[in-house]
Amino acid sequence: MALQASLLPPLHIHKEAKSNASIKDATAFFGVSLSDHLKSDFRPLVLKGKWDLNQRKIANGVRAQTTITTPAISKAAPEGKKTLRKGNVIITGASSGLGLATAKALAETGKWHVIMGCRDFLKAERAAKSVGMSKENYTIMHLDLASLDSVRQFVDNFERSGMPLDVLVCNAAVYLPTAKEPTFTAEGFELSVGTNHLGHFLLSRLLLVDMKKSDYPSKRLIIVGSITGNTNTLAGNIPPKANLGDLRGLSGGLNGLNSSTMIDGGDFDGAKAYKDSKVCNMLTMQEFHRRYHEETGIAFASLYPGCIATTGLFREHIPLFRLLFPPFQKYITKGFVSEEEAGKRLAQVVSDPSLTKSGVYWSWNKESASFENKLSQEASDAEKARKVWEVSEKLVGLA
Ligand code: NDP
Ligand code: PMR
Repeated sequence: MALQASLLPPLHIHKEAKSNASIKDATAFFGVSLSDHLKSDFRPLVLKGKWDLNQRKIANGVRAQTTITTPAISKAAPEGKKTLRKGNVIITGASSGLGLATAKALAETGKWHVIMGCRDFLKAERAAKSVGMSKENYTIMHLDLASLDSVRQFVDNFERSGMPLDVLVCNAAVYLPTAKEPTFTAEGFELSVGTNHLGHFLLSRLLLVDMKKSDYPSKRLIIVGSITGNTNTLAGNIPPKANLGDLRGLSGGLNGLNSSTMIDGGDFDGAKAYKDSKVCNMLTMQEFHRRYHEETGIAFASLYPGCIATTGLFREHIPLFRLLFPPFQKYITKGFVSEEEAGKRLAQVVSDPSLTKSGVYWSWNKESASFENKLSQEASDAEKARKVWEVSEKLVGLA
């Protein structure tokens, strides 16, 4: 729509890093066969009784809190022009890693109020303090993406707060590469796809209504993707590769009872489930763009922020992996990026006036310049995107 830009500067298109000899050596060292040696030290991420109890306590606390922390309208726009008030951005999973670094980067501009959608309220509060975010720049609201009830409760709490919604960042994720057996969300979906894709799918569909109402000049809905879901890259070709197949497992509800726990109907594989969930994230962004960009003017985007090898995402991996992965990415693939740098990248997608194009998968080159990247064939398949959308709608109770 009108806000999207013929005014934008042209962006340069580069390709993602390609293979080299040292990468081949490393493959032999710790790559492809590594998963055969993984220990099954998986612990469930969702402790239901505890979460439910916490959720009730927190939901009450949140109502009280959100009524007092609604951000003030700033009287003078610092750089003149259109921005009359602070932007409000919801970031899911802002209690660590990329989400926290992005929250910090945005909060310290003084132009954003960050709503941190987190499953562990105290962890989020400590995290915000630890990076020096000041109280008036953020609100924490409880959100457990592994429970659709919690997602609905979060949306309800947010709407009761009276804050307008200008940008939504779907960032939270779990990665369970060592799990021998699947675990499940509250509704019985395999946990990785249930959390990373279905929880965010419901959240973004519900919050679209709120975003439509916002008068903010540049509204954006961002879903974090990844290189490892894109099989047109070296990283995306490390087994197990993402593949959604004909969606038979997703259509069956991923519950392991009357259907497979994997989208393509295959045997459970935690690493593949994560990569599949990232493909769903990137397809969802494009389907949003096709369905809603013209009508709403919202810019829909996804991104690969770089390999942030130090984050909590790898917490379930074996200790040897966690030790070797950062130096491997730093010195061999050279794909490493610090949490701080990655946070600045995602903050750019939230607020940079030159990144308003919709339907784009952003990446960065070695000089940290952003470019529009190409998605793999599967991650850009419009027919698959439509099917994932329609099946997901049924699973989360929207159709
Ligand atoms: P982290 O583990 O540091 O952050 C993930 C966040 O998601 C945490 O805040 C976590 O909460 C939250 N989360 C997990 N499960 C739930 C849930 N059920 N409900 C609500 N929140 C939840 O990992 P990263 O920062 O690395 O990951 C952030 C995003 O970046 C992900 O989408 C990931 O796919 C993507 N990404 C990461 C890359 C990397 O190299 N690290 C590369 C490419 C993409 P808690 O703190 O409570 O655990
Ligand atoms: Mg990968 C340019 C090469 C490159 C990049 C950018 C990544 C990113 N990786 C690359 C190459 C390789 N990786 C090679 C050659 C190997 C074999 C040694 C390799 C292995 C590897 C493993 C075992 N890489 C991994 C894992 C994981 O468990 C991570 C994963 O797949 O998480 C889903 C991972 C990653 N590599 C990346 C990135 C960004 C990840 C992590 C996270 C993600 O996609 O969100």
